[in-house]
Amino acid sequence: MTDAVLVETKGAVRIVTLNRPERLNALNAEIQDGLRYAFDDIEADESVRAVLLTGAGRGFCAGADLNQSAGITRDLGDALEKQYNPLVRRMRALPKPIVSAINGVAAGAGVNLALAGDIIIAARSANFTQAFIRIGLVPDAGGTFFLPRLIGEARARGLAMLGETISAAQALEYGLVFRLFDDDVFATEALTIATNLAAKPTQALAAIKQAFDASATNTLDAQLNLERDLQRKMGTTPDFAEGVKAFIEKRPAQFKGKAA
Ligand code: T3D
Repeated sequence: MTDAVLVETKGAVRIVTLNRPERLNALNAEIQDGLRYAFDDIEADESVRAVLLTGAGRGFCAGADLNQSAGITRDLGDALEKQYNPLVRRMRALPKPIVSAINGVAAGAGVNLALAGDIIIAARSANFTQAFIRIGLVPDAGGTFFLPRLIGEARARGLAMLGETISAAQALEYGLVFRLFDDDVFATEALTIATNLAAKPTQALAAIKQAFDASATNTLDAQLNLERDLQRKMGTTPDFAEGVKAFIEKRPAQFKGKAA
């Protein structure tokens, strides 16, 4: 275990906090290990129904820890292959929703890891930079995939090539984030969203993740078929039965998130 990533459980929400505030939570081997342990546990623990990913201190994450590359030549592809790419893949494939709560500055892979989450929210004081070009790199951790899809090619190319910093308000206008909250209520609002998700039909949330991910490359025909298959599966879940029953009985549904 490591202190570089803090893990806390609130009800059915697992809060994962990047915790190297003195380095704006820059990603080193310790943080990568901590994230791996955290997601191992989240995957294995049925009682966890939503994840809240955030950062300690004034930053969310300043991307890769550049001290690791100071004065030496490293195989950066190896770092991506062994650390970043598996993390992005497992975040996308996780059958539970992830709220990325960007509490402050986010740079490089720090931004793109957040974008691998499902609902991206930010504090009003947060800012964002695809810092890679400033040090001669290409956006990684899924940035070249997520950015054009979220904000369009023109803005994605502009941000990636110019490496400019944008404010949280600009990020909202671009469609990079879903919602902003004032700094003083940010942590509470982030937890409220995650708690709300944790009470929803988890199987359906997982299916939504799967469908949106597939839509990035599917034809309309393939996507219609996928929706049919997913809906067929959802129709057999106890949460669907409960949702309909609760509607008929005019009461709030009590979803359990189970497949059967
Ligand atoms: O290497 C690989 O594994 C390959 C993968 C690469 C993926 C990437 O993410 S590449 C992009 C890496 N990130 C960056 O290039 C961003 C570097 N940081 C900055 O440009 C600035 O720190 C920020 C714009 C993010 C914030 O600026 P500011 O003025 O608010 O804070 P600061 O004073 O620059 O930073 C505070 C401290 O954090 C400072 O340490 P000090 O001087 O107080 O001892 C700074 O050096 C440290 N810090 C910030 N970012 C990093 C970092 N230390 C190591 N690595 C960092 N990325």
